[in-house]
Amino acid sequence: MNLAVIGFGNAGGKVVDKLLAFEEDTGRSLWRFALAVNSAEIDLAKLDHVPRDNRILIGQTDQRVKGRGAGADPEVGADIARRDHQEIERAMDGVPIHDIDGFLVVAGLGGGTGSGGAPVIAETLHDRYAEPVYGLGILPSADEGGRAAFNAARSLTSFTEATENLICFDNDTWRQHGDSVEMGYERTNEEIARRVVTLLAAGELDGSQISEAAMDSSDVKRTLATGGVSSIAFASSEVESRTREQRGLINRFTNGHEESGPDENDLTMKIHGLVRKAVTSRLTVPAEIDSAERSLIVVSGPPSEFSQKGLRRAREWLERETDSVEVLAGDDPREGADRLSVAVLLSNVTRVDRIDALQDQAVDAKSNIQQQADTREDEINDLITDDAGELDPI
Ligand SMILES: Nc1nc2c(ncn2[C@@H]2O[C@H](COP(=O)(O)OP(=O)(O)OP(=O)(O)O)[C@@H](O)[C@H]2O)c(=O)[nH]1
Ligand SMILES: [Mg+2]
Repeated sequence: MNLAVIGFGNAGGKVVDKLLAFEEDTGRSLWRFALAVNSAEIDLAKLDHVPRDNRILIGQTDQRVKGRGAGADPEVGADIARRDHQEIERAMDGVPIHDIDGFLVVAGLGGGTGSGGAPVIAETLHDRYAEPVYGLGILPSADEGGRAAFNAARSLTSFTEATENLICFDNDTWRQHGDSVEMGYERTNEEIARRVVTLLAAGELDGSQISEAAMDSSDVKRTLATGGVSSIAFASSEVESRTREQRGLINRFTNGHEESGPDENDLTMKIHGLVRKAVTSRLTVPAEIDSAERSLIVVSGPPSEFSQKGLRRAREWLERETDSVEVLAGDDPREGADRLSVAVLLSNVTRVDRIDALQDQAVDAKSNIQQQADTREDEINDLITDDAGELDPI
């Protein structure tokens, strides 16, 4: 499909940058427009792929921000997104609205600007345009502490409500010990881009002449139209440089078979195997897959690697695994690609332990924050009033 993408806050901008980089590296063209919005000037300046004119600094007149960020306060993030909405909307005038299938709003939910601002902008887009608005929300890892969990749990509610579908990525699941924070983010942002681009680029071209089962962007839209939270599964394998024709010949010589039968079997097993591998590997956010309402399998790579039989088997397998008949499957032909990749969208998953854990952490944090505020007030009172209570304030 074709989308306009908007990154909010630091993580939002960095991830959009990676989405554009991965698109470029793999010769795709799904992003018809890209915008980064932030309250910290320095973060906007670091982006490589988002065009300079499409980087919007908000909250400049706000005393709490002054070009340096919302200080992990989502209320501030939401305030400045509302106050500076005209500036954002003016930038959105550049969206080629007739060429897009929808919007994607991206943010890390543990801070201030993205956490508070992304749901606000999603709602604005929803009110202003007829196209669907999707979200990509990054959940903080548990060791970022109570404040980040509190911000994320609150943002998750409003972001889910403001979007047709919120694809989640969980930093806790993807963090690797030994990484520096920045190195870790660099790596995870690439993992996000690979999954999101492989999935959403399906149906960007009309591949119906090349592959019988070419996916249409309306299939992707339909699967995303559930509301709620989604997770993406992914797996890929290298494509052997020998072409299928060559392999067909070799098979004929070595086994004496007349047709390329064994080759077809290999491809069937390869596709089916990749789909199973994807779904049983680490998801963007771990979820019980049988809680998904709908699913979509995208097989992307050179058409010589496709197998209709493999795709059908994989779909039947996923129907059993997810206990649902709402499974769509299709190809995304990419002539010349050096990998065969599978992305599976598990849409509207309702059993997601990480989100439950985040909410528990947030509830604890909320009472801690309140308690600390109360204690602080008592301590200040203690400090500034004399013990005997003999002094009157002026
Ligand atoms: N995957 C990933 N997560 C990130 C990255 N940077 C930050 N995060 C996550 O996103 C959350 C929000 O961080 P930022 O995006 O820096 O915050 P912000 O939206 O700019 O908000 P303020 O700085 O408070 O104004 C953090 O709690 C992290 O969990 C990144 O590059 N990749
Ligand atoms: Mg920031």
